[in-house]
Amino acid sequence: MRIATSSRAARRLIGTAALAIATAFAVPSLSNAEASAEAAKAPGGIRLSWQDFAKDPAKVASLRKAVAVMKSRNSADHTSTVYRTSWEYWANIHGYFGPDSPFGTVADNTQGLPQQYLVYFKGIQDTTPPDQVAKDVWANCQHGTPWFFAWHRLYLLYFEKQLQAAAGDPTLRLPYWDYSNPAQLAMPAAFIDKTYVDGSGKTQPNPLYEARRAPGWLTGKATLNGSSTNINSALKLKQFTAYQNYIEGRVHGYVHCTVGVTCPVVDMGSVPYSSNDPVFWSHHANIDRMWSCWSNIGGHQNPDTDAFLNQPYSFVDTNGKEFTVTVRDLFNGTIVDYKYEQETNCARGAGETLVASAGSTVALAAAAVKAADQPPNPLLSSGPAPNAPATESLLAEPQPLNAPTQPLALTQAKTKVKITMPQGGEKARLQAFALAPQNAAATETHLILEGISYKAHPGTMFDVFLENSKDPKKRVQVGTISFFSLSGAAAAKHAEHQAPKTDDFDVTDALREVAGGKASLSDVTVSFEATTGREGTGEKPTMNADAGLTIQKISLMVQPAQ
Ligand SMILES: [Cu+2]
Repeated sequence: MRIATSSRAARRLIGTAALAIATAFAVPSLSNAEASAEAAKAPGGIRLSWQDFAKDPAKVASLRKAVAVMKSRNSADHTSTVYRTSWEYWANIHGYFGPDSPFGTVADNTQGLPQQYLVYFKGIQDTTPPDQVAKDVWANCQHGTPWFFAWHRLYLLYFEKQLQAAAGDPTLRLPYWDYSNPAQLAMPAAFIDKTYVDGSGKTQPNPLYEARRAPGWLTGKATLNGSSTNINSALKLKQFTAYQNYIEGRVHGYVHCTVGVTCPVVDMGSVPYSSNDPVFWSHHANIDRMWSCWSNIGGHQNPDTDAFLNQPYSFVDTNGKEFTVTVRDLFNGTIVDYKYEQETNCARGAGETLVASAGSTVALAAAAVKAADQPPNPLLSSGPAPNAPATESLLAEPQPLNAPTQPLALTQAKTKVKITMPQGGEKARLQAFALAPQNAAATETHLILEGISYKAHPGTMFDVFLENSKDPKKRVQVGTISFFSLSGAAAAKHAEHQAPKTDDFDVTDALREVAGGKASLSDVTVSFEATTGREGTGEKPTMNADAGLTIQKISLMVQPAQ
């Protein structure tokens, strides 16, 4: 895993930053047990983490049954009400391929794709809404709009009712894939196995299996990257729109493009196909939980404008009857009938950011012991620095550490760019904020990539690293850029899906790690490295060098801590 594991980092994270994180989030400190007890009081029920859901074989059996029953209805007459309760119909509510679809046809979506990806589209056909109800409710998924969280919350809510009806189990709740927890980066085994043994001892095809995922998931070798699924810094964002954009554009898109072989390829990498994969629902339950976590942090406000709240969306009920709700219904206590097992704190503990897929308590304890063995480092001790500048006066607003940059074209699998940081005067004081660990609670440093755009889909993601220009071994991954959107002709028809985007990475700890205790740095290197997103498979990403992928502006901004 590309995560800083030095004892310096360990000491810092377990010490000062842990305190900073605890105070910055200021969440009520409910234990897991208390949170569960609290949730149990809610009418309806609790959406459990997959690891807890799977402890009860009856729950897993109920989910398998529900999915199998819904899939069996795919062959129903497309104008029947039964078809409206089928797996395919509910996937089409998110998106589908066809001449009437806003996402275009299969041909639109495969045009210009490298040959090796066409196999993933094999057997997938264009379809057309069979009636007015389907015209109303299909292909309504919201991406890049104010309703990304809201629409998907409604979608999961009414899909869950379909599951309950199909299983004949009103207690069945969607489990969430808890991948922001570094111990849960592997896909739950129940989604991976081709077959399973049912209650009567018979081997059955596993309804949770999906053959179109990237090969690494089929063998169980792949895991997610622990850095790409860490949302600690996002949870501190105060504005709803900033948080929603971050979650949608980063961890949400990353998981889509990583479970599928790449974006914009089926299965999970393709918007109009993704919800055919059973793991989509556990992925989105976790994304929905991230909204709950953010909402439960004091001072965070969801939008309250009529324009936001009066937005209507239509679905079908378990009898196949169309109905319409508004986003307002999500907030007035009338329809949301579940809580998450853990929805007051989606952040990682300090030690957890150090261990990746291992994630065991043993590893956590070992990291703590290792850190404790080190002699105290005066640079890392708590308390204000002797000449610590007053944050308030210097940093009323974010200020750049770096000199202005030129637009950067990403045409190679690896592109390194040196970011020059002027010395002296005000900049020296800014560097003191950015580089001195004892200021951990006072300022944050952000790497901001503005105007990320492309002409054709890049076909890969990019891990972003900060490196010490003179000692490139000192490097830290700060996140991943992903593109869960359209390609080729489909994209041309829907240009809004590829409007330039901005990605903002909190690099406070990373920059200090890279500086290695130095009080000033004349430059730092940002490295963009193509990735499949998958750890443990040794795959090489395939990049479209003609994508025209560019980043207009790169900034390292120092700002007051959130
Ligand atoms: Cu999604």
